[in-house]
Amino acid sequence: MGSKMLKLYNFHASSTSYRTRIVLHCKGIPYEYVPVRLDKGEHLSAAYGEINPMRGVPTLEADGVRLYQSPAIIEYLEEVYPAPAMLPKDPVGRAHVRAIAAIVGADMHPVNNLRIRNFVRDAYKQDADGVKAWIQRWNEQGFAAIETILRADRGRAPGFCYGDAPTIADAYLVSHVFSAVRFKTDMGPYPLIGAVVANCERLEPFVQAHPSRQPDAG
Ligand SMILES: N[C@@H](CCC(=O)N[C@@H](CS)C(=O)NCC(=O)O)C(=O)O
Repeated sequence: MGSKMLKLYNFHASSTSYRTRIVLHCKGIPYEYVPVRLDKGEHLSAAYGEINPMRGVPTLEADGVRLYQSPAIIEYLEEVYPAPAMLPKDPVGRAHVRAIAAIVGADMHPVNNLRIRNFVRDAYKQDADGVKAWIQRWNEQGFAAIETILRADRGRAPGFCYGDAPTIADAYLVSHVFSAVRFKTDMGPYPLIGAVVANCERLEPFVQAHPSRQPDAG
């Protein structure tokens, strides 16, 4: 385990930051919160470019080393702070959990990221409704797939994506639903996702990690 306090460069409303905070809180790992105001363009500064070459959040600083990309950061946390485990023990279970994480982290979030939304707005001359329609399109496709996976009920206890305790899949899903709701995605067609989110949001680590509870919120 690292000796120095971890430092998380992040933004309260960013879903990749939120998913990372959920894992930190589920594992009870203390960390210093360093806000990077995406809404003020702070991530585009030369100074932040020195910290994160992709100019995205989060960045985790651990023992003087900077780690990028929330999937890599989350796997690092799972390896260095193994308890409580947020991946199942069996390889098939791990693959199911990682599949849900990848639908969110690789298929849904990247196409709806801030720079992509801005590009859709500027290069294709879309107003707020046009950009919202773009966001909702990719959210709907991803959520439909996850709802189908949850319905297949592979090793799932009610209230979680897999098993009877939070896994990284829940961290990805809960944080992305927060972002989807912000952009008015209709969550009505996905009752199993809704049940997982409602259950997780009652748990203290998820409460602590919630965007509204962060120092740069509001
Ligand atoms: N794949 C990266 C994405 C990081 C990322 O791009 N985060 C978003 C916030 S959710 C961001 O900083 N966007 C800034 C931009 O698009 O300009 C990860 O999972 O860490």
